[in-house]
Amino acid sequence: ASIPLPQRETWQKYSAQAFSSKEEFEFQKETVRHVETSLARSLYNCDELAAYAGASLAIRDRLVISWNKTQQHQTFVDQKRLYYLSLEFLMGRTLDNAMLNTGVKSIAKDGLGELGFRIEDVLEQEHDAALGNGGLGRLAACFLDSLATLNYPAWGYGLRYRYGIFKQEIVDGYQVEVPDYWLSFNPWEFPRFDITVDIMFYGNGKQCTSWEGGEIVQAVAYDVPIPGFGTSVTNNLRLWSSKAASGEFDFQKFNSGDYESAVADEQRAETISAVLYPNDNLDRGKELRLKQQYFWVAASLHDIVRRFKKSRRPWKEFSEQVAIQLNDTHPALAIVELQRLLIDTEGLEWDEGWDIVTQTFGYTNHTVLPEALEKWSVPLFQNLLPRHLQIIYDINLFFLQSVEKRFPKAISIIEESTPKSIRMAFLAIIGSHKVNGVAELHSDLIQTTIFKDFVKIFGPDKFTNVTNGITPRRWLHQANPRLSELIASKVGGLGFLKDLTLLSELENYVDDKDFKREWMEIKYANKVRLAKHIKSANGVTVNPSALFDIQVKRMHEYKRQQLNIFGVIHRYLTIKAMTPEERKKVVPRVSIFGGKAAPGYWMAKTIIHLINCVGNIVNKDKDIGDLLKVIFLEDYNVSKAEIICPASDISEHISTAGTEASGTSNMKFVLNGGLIIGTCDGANEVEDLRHKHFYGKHELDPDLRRVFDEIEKGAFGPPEGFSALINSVTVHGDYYLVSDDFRSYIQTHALVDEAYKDQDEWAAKTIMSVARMGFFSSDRCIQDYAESIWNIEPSTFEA
Ligand code: F58
Repeated sequence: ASIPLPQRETWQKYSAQAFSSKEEFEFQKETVRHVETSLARSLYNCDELAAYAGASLAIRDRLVISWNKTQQHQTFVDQKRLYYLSLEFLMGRTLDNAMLNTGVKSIAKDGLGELGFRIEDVLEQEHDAALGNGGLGRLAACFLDSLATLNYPAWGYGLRYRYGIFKQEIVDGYQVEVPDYWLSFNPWEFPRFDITVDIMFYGNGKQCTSWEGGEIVQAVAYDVPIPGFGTSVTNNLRLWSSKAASGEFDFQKFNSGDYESAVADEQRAETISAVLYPNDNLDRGKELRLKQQYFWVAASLHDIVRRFKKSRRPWKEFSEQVAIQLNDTHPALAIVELQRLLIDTEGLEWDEGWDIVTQTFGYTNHTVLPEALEKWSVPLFQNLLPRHLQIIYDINLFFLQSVEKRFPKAISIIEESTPKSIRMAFLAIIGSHKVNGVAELHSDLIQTTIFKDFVKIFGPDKFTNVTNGITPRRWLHQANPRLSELIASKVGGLGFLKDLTLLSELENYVDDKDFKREWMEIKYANKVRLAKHIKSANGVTVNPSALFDIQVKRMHEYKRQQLNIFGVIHRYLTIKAMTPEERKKVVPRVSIFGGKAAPGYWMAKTIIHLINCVGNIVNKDKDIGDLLKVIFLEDYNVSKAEIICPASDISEHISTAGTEASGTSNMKFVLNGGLIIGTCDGANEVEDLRHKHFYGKHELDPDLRRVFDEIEKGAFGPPEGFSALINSVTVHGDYYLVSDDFRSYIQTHALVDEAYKDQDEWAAKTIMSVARMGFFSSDRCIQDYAESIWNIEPSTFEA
């Protein structure tokens, strides 16, 4: 539907693209215009929310121009593109990031000031886009930022959930979940009602032919612009929303008065993209989840294939034009769907199709926890996706045949359980050309444990490591602008935000008195900011000079927040037993926790409750005063992380050895001048220790025993609620090795206290740590993927 040639000149004369990027950005004029025309408000009823909306629309206009140009350019040059398939994109807020990436923040700040608003208050109006659970979803968001910043032609594909991760409220110390309806005003998405795909479920699969007679749901595209930092490249994130297929909303029923059932059909279709599953590192195998996965994968592949076909290239060039990365196994069905399209719809031979498929996909593994590895029950799968099941059986058969002679006991995609189940990780490995873990240790671990047979079969080259990273734009420049400025003043300007290895220059300043003073002043100011938040959210006054000890992440037994709170109780008991003289030597501490528990995860919820109960007692204890405060921050999310990460002295990364694949908040804390304590991972003795809990002599550390005694005496409230937590350590085998690590954990904190007393040395340690963070940029990580897995090249254009 393009404009005819003779009229194009006129068109181009008026195109916003022709002048906007070069013209001075008239932020105020544009903001006021949007408030008055897009929102139909005036200076008499413009509140902070309206100012947010007006400013966003003004910034958005600029973004859209670069976005359109980028998409036109990428279509024109038609080079290989990356498609990142992720069920989660934990984006957080957009306005601040958009202003920083497009370089208009200071204009906007001054402009809003003159219009009567503080930019901080305006930014606070935005709802977080929380379409993810934790690390995996946030990693996808950091990757989008890096892909655009590095000028790679890349699209994200995900689901447009109506409800993101729930909001967490703490009521009487317990977690309560509240739905997160985030779409009431979202200027950052563009519905594309003309881009729809019909997706089929159920029906009959006919061997070697096709799939018929199923129920149809429609996928509608919603596009989100992703601006790069300091470049005009603005990539696209496409999120699919489900609705009843046109004609499916049954007018027959509607007219005959069966209105309710007609509406019910429509709602059933909309349910598919209604809500994000709130489990972190747990797979529950629910049918609706499988529906979500297929709906999203099928719509995305249809879109990718349609785009490829426009270029009229032969199929054998598909993998030269298209790289698809599977963020965990959630999109592993894409392997089956592409093979189905190639053989059933496009008429290719099996082998021809399968070569294309395996050359196209890469698979990233994020966990070794058995309870998080996806499996689908065969009967459930058979009912929903009959044709796909046949194809999986064929993939499996050909795979097993090909390795039979060399590996008689080769592993099958189908697990012989009752009922049988499909191991999605095996499917993902067999259907991809590269498989990667997310940290050195983790990648080694998967190659020697859960996937070791596949390493033997395919050889070691198929398996690789790509260490995770974070975007320094959001996690330093945006979250900690003063530190970013200070660093820039020493490393030759803001260039380090695009080449984080330049941070190594800071090593030259570890002995610079003035620099260190400013460095520590900034940390103090960030702690004051967090203290204010704590005061208003929790009503507790904390001393910003105390050591801030932070553990924020999803609540999970393997992450061991319980070890932390037991340590806090031990500290409390120790201080209580001290003389006033002894207390004078104690380093004051604020222990800060935050994180959501999956709604059905009782043990995780119990840990939250214990933390709150301990806080209740300790924070009111006159003997303790400033020496110890215990805070649980409600509703930890991306925008709160931006306040929390810059304010830590110490953060905790204390999962059981061998359980946390990588972690990424560790990087955020260090980049902001915090130190971290963490498990000495790579330990092989974990299984031995577990064995000893049952069969060997394993006595509980007396200090941990004392902690349990206090809890059981009711020192922190009725103890019944905590017995399951204590029993998990004392009677049920202590699977997460809390008792084994308790002593060394306490000792480590004693070292922390000692170290903190020497503030000068502390400053030097934190500066040195920041100087060595260059490697952990998601830019480095994306470059690794681009070169070793995707084989894609950057591409820019005249702005
Ligand atoms: C996380 N996984 C890892 N999964 O736990 C963490 O170590 C790693 O740094 C991060 O990925 C990025 O690689 C994670 O967040 C989930 O939340 C899944 C959500 C869907 C259900 C299964 C777990």
